[in-house]
Amino acid sequence: MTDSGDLDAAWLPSAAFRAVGSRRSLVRAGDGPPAETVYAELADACERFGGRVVRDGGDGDAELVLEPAGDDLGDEGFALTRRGGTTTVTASGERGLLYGLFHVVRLGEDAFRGERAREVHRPALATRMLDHWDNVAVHPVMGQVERGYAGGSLFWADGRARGDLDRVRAYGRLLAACGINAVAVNNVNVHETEARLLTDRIGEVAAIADVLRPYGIRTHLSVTFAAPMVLGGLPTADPLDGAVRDWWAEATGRVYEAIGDFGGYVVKADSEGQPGPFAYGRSHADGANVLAAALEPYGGTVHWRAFVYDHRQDWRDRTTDRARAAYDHFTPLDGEFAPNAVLQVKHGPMDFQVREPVSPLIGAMPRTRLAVEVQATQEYTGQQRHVCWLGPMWSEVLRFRPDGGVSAGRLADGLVAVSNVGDDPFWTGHPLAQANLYTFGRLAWDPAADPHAVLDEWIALTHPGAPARLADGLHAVLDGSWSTYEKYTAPLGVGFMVQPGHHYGPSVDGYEYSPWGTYHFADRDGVGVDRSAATGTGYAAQYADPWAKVYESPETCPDELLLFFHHVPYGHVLHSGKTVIQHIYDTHFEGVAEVEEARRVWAGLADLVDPARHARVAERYEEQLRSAREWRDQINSYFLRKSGVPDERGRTIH
Ligand code: GCW
Repeated sequence: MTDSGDLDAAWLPSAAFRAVGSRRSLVRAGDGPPAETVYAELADACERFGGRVVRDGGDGDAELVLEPAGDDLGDEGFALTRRGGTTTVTASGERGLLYGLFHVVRLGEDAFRGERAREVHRPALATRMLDHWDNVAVHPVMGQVERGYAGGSLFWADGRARGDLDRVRAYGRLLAACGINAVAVNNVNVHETEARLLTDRIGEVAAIADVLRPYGIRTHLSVTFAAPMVLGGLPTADPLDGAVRDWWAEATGRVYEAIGDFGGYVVKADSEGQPGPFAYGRSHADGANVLAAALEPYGGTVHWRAFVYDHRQDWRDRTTDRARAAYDHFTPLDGEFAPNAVLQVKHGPMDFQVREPVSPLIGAMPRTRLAVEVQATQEYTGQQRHVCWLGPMWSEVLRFRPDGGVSAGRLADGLVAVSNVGDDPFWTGHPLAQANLYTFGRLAWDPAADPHAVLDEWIALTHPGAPARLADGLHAVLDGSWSTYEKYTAPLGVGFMVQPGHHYGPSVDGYEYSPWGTYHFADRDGVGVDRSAATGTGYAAQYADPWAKVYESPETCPDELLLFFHHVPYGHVLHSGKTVIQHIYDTHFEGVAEVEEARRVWAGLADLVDPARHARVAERYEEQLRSAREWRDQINSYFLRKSGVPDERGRTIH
């Protein structure tokens, strides 16, 4: 629903503020940027809904009080109580007050009913971050936003930071309302123009940081490891070279002159052609630590990505397994990274496929700070033309226990998502993809949360006061959409099978004879990658027990990951009781039927949804259905032709 001008209000339409906006509120807080925001939000809501907000002063009849507390709730935590007709939010830090206010907004009228014993809310993960793969200058191959499916960049236009940052402000507000506190504003593949954001163009980054700060968000920058050479004119970027160390220290000092609360750097090094420490015979800990040392005096952090693998592999070489790469490169370095270096690990060992096991690196480096990276931008999950709500997938990752336990142990220090937002009027291209962004923020705050309950929140906030039919319809089209997508694409965890380059749509052998290390090895007898220790690449042994044992044998390996870990005959019987080949046929027919059903459900919601939003989704369902049929027919035909095994149910396969 458009709410202010032509900006889609996403999960903060003004009606979501009705409960707080119609109350008498009192804000006692400092005058830092987040406290100002709390006051301004309430003032704005009261103006719309007839309430009143005062600052400080002794207003005895306030129904909502937000105030600082001495207790140690941390920087971002808050406590909520309701007694004698007053709802009180207390926080030790100003950001806590901001999160507390948005919590009250989420509760709506419930926040003002009955009594409430003191509840304490604290984020489980300190860093809840979005990485934007945005280029300043439009890249000839990757466009402005690499793997972006929501238009151009929010931050950059016409070769520079946007002059009008209203949308960035609105974005910051949306992010604060779901708990995100860090944003990296440029692509991890750092091209020539973008490299300069670190030095002579830092003012543009500072302008963005100024707009995000009131929402409790720290700004981070992706930098090139070769910066001392490309920007500083040094002959080397060797991390152990004194001049290189000095260059980073000085450049970083200037960054902090421009942005006092700068969050730090994000680095993709020795990965897909980006420069890195290997060129100097140095380790990735050496590389990360030189940047960490430069950031340390100012409280900044370097996010060092673990996505390091050989992208020029010979497909004939069966000894190299890309899935092993991150673990093999990084586990020997455990304990060597500086305390303000965070190793940023993709959630799976390959690359954001619809189904992967959790990376064995997670849990294997107890003396290293770790952040888990997920992909909200739907590179491999339908590119925001398909509905694919990733909450359940992320929740599975976050609940995974490397030792097989069920304790709420700490998987990581931070959660990072590659953002799915651009300058599209609906923010995410597909309006329903907004649910991914919201769910990401809330799961980063509380990884143990039930993703379906988070989806409920998103639905209620986005459509305040909507009838149950709308909520039911949205659940019907979103709840199972990840599973639906999985059904009509690459089967049983084998991954890829996408069109090379842009990665949209099926191409079963698209990457089979390529240098990228992503193979399925289908032949006339069977399919899948043998990653067992006994007969395969040994990848399964990178896990601790019990997972190493579970994955090692096709008998115990979960069905959905079978072809990731094993090469099996088409007649292999799954735990489900079906053969692999029949599973492939059945799921592909089912997946398409599920898209047809979702499209029908969506059509039936036309009277309950803003017409422009409804039309955008309806149009995308047409494409999703076309594409799902294409996937079904290519995958089924390919495996029928390879295996010669007919479909038990005699359906049309080409
Ligand atoms: O998934 C791959 C993408 C690249 C991306 C890379 C990465 C930014 O296809 O576009 O580069 O991963 O994560 O670094």
